[in-house]
Amino acid sequence: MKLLIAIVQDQDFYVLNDELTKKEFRITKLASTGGFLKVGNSTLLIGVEEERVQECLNIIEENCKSREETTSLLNVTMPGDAYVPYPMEVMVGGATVFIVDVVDFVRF
Ligand code: 2BA
Ligand code: 2BA
Repeated sequence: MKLLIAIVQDQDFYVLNDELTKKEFRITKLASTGGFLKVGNSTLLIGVEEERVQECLNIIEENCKSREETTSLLNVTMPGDAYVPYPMEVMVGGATVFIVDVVDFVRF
């Protein structure tokens, strides 16, 4: 078994969740925040049998879009925040996915 940790944009979560659920993948969604843009994104934990990892990745790729976003000027004025001197365009990827080996998986 593998654990996919997939960070996706909130806009893509609902469609992605429906598509994965239809195909009988099991998902846990965590609300997360990107360290750079400091806006919400969604982190999905998806425990998948090894032979279905590629199928799962294909569904993620099909349903998550790259988008250009602008860093906020608010970042500059907040003490302790990362120093971003002017707004800049960044391309936020469709999804960032970590694939981790699962040592054990139990359900009670
Ligand atoms: P359980 O399988 O006991 O799962 C309870 C919760 O544990 C799930 O909540 C999910 O948050 C997490 N979970 C379980 N297996 C997981 C895995 N392989 N990877 C990541 N997280 C996992 P829900 O998603 O709200 O599901 C509630 C119950 O609905 C599930 O109970 C299961 O009986 C059923 N279910 C979930 N997904 C399904 C699907 N795609 N098709 C049919 N039934 C599903
Ligand atoms: P954020 O940290 O809000 O980053 C949003 C986008 O800003 C990134 O898109 C990237 O294009 C850019 N970016 C991030 N950090 C940067 C930096 N230090 N310098 C210059 N540009 C930077 P993605 O790479 O597609 O990442 C989207 C989200 O996925 C990230 O949101 C973060 O929450 C997560 N992520 C990406 N790579 C990660 C990693 N290696 N570890 C943990 N989380 C990661």
